[in-house]
Formats: sequence, C-alpha cells, structure tokens
Amino acid sequence: MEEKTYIMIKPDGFEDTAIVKGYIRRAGYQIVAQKKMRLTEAILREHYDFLVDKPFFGDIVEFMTSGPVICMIVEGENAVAGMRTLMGATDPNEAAEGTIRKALAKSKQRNIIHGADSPENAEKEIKRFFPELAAEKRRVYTIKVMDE
Ligand code: YYY
Ligand code: MG
Repeated sequence: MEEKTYIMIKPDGFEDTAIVKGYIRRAGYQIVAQKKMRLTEAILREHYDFLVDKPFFGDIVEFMTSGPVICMIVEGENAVAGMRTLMGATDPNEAAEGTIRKALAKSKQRNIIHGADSPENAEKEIKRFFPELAAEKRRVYTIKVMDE
C-alpha cells in the first residue's frame, strides 16, 4: 500500500544528511517534503510523551535540541514498516547489516534517525512537525525550505 511516513534526522545525523537521503531514495522511497528545524522541549514532550517520566528524558531533550534536525515526509509502498526496517534497531549494536543505524549511529540514544512506528503515528507526527501542510490538498507536495 502506498503510504506516507514521518522521518527525522536527529542532530547527530545532520552532517550525514546526504548519506541518509541516499539510503532512503535507493530503497525506492520518495522524499515529498523536507525542512530543517530546531526542536524545543515542548514539542519533544509531545513527540516522546511515552518517555517523559524516564530518568533519561532530560538527556534526550539536551541531545535533540543540541543542533538542527531534518524533518521529512517519506512516501512509498509500505513506507512506515519499510522505513523502520531500513533504519534498523533502536540500539545500533543490535541493528542489522545494511541499515542506517548500523552504518551511522553511535549509541541507543544517539541513533541518527527517527521513523514513525505505525500509520496512525505517522499521520500524527506529520501534523505535529508539518502543521503548515494541514490545508494542503495535493497528494504529493514538495516544499523545499533547505538546500540539498
Ligand atoms: O522508535 P525508536 O526510535 O527506535 O525507539 P523508541 O523506543 O521509540 O525510543 C525513542 C528514542 O528514545 C530512541 O530512538 C532513543 C531514545 N531512547 C533512549 O535514549 N534510551 C532508551 N532506553 C530508550 C529510548
Ligand atoms: Mg519509536
């Protein structure tokens, strides 16, 4: 099924943005929207609401606000599950060969990339990080507010 997912390159992956995009495109997916932004603690409290009470939540906020992130809407056949497979396990030590995290991530927390884990969450996250597209009627939109 053709679907959209929400993908985000974390601050530790920013320098490798072109490499990460290469993985995504070579796997046959299309990046239909992308932008660079700085996250706030407020948006992280929504995005990682299931982690807010963990002792390491402060570290996550510090890390995720330490530099820019690249927000993307990625589209393709089974994009949600397919991108999760391409990303690899949360902990890069457990990630399979050929995955983005295996190749580029340093640790379980600094793991380069986020990808929505269900179609429902993909929709929520696209609305959260691309609220400006809410009124958009076209199926495919390419907004380009950053250099490749
Ligand atoms: O979906 P995914 O990113 O693979 O993992 P989640 O279990 O949703 O956790 C989100 C995010 O939180 C993870 O990418 C790193 C961080 N984190 C952590 O630093 N330490 C943990 N024990 C669990 C998660
Ligand atoms: Mg997750």
